Amino acid sequence: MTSKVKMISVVIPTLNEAGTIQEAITTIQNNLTYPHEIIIVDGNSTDGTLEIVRSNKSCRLIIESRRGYGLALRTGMKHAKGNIIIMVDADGTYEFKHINNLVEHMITKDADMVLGTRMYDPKKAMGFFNFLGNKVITFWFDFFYAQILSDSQSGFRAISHEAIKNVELKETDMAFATEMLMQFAREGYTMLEIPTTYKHRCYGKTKLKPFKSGIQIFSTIFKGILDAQTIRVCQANWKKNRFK
Ligand SMILES: Nc1nc2c(ncn2[C@@H]2O[C@H](COP(=O)(O)OP(=O)(O)OP(=O)(O)O)[C@@H](O)[C@H]2O)c(=O)[nH]1
Ligand SMILES: [Mg+2]
Repeated sequence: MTSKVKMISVVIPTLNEAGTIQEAITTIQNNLTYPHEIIIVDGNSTDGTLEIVRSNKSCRLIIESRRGYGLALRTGMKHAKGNIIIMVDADGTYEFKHINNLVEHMITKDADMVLGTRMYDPKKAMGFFNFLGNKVITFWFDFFYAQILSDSQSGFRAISHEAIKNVELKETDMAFATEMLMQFAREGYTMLEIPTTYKHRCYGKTKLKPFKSGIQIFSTIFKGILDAQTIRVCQANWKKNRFK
């Protein structure tokens, strides 16, 4: 449980996000009131992202040449010095202004992870098929891993660094986000959500390949439950956390 903030490490993976990265950095710096560091993990962008990040002296830049959203985040997290890690996309789709809310909720509820859920977004900015896919994945995740999350695919999360160090994360691409939830559920870590708004991507191309990612995510979920212990352990954790 994370009851105090010593430092926050904001980890942002970037792959050709020159149109939004500066605003991301500035908004985070202006809104995050806790001591923090911003770590950008770039996959050798060719659109000027690197130059923008380098011109921000307060950011740490790490180059991760290997492809994959999960790999980029794992690399960034390995370099993080804070006791809380926040992960967020660089593409301006998440509401960076809500960054403090994630941390405050984590502290007041003594949670190990707080996710920003986009499911109550009044503007309904998430595309229909992404919304549907997310709903189906989240339903099965909640069902097997005894959780009540509404947005398992949210990439806007505050996470206890100690908890992250305690779980083994192997996924290299989009399934990484689900694998993290599965491991946390198994360890009995508390995961909560707060509503956040969502925006359309206004620059560059999405790196999400919905069909490929959907298959990877489902196989990650089902591989996890092949271990007969998983469901039993997750149910026991659920009861323990619920009546605490
Ligand atoms: N370093 C690195 N960053 C990546 C890679 N793939 C994706 N990213 C970054 O990870 C974040 C998430 O990727 P997105 O393309 O936004 O995926 P998404 O959020 O599922 O899809 P959108 O609907 O387009 O937002 C973005 O900031 C990307 O720039 C990669 O291979 N390497
Ligand atoms: Mg995104």
